[in-house]
Amino acid sequence: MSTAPSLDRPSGPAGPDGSAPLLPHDQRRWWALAGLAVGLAGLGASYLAARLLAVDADPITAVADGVIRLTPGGVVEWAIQAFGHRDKLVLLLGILIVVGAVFAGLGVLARRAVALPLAGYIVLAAVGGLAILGRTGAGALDQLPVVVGFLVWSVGLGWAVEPLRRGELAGLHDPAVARGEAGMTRRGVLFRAAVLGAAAVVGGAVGRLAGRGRAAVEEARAGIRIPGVTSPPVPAGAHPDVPGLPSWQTSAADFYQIHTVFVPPAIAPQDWSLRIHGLVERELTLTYDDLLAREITQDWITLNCVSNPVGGDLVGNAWWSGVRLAPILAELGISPDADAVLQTSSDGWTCGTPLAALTDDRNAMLALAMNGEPLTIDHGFPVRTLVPGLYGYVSGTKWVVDLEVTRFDRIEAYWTRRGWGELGPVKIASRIDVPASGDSVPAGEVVVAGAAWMQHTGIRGVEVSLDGGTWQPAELGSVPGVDSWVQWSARVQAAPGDHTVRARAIDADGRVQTAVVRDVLPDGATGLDERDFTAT
Ligand SMILES: Nc1nc2c(c(=O)[nH]1)N[C@H]1C(S)=C(S)[C@@H](COP(=O)(O)O)O[C@H]1N2
Ligand SMILES: [Mo]
Repeated sequence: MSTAPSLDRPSGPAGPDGSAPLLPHDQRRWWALAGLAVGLAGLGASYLAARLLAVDADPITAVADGVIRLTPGGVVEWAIQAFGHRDKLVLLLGILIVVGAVFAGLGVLARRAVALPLAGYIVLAAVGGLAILGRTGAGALDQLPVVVGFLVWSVGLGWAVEPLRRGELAGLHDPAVARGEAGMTRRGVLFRAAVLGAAAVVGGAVGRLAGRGRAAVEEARAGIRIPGVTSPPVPAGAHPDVPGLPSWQTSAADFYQIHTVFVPPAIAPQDWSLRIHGLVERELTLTYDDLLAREITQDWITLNCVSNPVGGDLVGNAWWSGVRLAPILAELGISPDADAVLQTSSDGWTCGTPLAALTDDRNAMLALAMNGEPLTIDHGFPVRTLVPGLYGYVSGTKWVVDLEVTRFDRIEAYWTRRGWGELGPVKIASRIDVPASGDSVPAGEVVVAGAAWMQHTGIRGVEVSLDGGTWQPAELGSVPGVDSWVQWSARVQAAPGDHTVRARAIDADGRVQTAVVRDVLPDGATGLDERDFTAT
């Protein structure tokens, strides 16, 4: 009969003489610790490799992006609303927690047989590899960080658990040795886990420093001056002097951000080009310098997101400068069959834009600057598109690299594939900023103020109603044109008690904002914004 030691009993191995288990059940936690430390060291090494190689994304980031891509659009929208711009951080932490638990579990499995965690590492590496493969333009080099991580895992695990294995084997033969070994084993594995943990931290820190891609692009960005780009002051009278009312012009830092990638692409201007092709007589590739050589158009334009709920803040107003698309498209000779332009970002995100909105008289542009400064990386540097009157998801491609003139019946874009509307015209909207929800104000005359927008049409009026009473006109701030929002203010008489104030806008064509409540999906929310407040 074989006396080969069996290590897989939950209570730990018994001695050859059948005595009580020599190593306590909680020995498991040391295996888990070793597994976790090795796992993190592998991630750190992989991250460092990715940053040193300056590949587009490290495996964890690629997985995070993959998760976003595979998540139903509704859930993504919900996450953006629930966590705001911290949505990516929440996702990253979630992935790290799951992966950390898997690492610890693989450490415990190593106690039974090394082949088990190896199989786990192969699965993890495959997930990372596939996620990287799914990115546009990924090559063999991009997979190297996955290989590095896998090597650290498979070699590191044996090293990390070696003291534990030695301890268990020794204990099998001699209970006295086992008791002595247990302490040494623990110290041994703690030391090795600490070494691996330190390696993970160093890998992460050095990787961050080494990831100079973004820093270099930031530097290039800081040195750019775009001839013809100005930075005018806010038009006189645009901003009603009401405490608590957001500024009329939104700074780049305060401007909402929506993108589906974890790390925005950092593209140096000299590495950027835009290909325009498809149903055109001749195609064209534009460089950044080509754009600088063209005439600059500039205007105050309000951009908003289709997933902005009524009263929400996924909307901003800025001074945008860029090159108009209409003349460029005209030069290329558009086929009469075309009705859409499929835009692609360097990150692989796509949107389909109605061709008419790019060729009519509006200021549809390849934007280079926001508020007089080159675009920030987060808002699309070096070049993004911007089309007044359309929601961002069908028109405002950040880091745009490709425009294909085509037909809607031939294309599907990132969000339309997920059930969002194809054309994406903005809807008339108004928002109450003052009073804030739940505010307490002195009874009597109460100031109500906010913003309203209907880009490319313009706003004729805004009305407010207290507690369902008659609609009374608000006073509008001045506007430079039809593409920017208008800020407004009104005074209502409020007796002591609880009140609700509502607002509605009327566009330049006389259309009144509807009170019918519709969800943001599929083509933008409707309904009237309201605020509850108390007069005392
Ligand atoms: N590359 C890329 N461009 C994108 C998006 C994106 O996810 N990726 N989101 C779009 C959406 S839904 C909106 S509302 C606007 C927001 O632009 P901002 O982040 O500069 O405010 O960008 C659009 N352009
Ligand atoms: Mo959006």
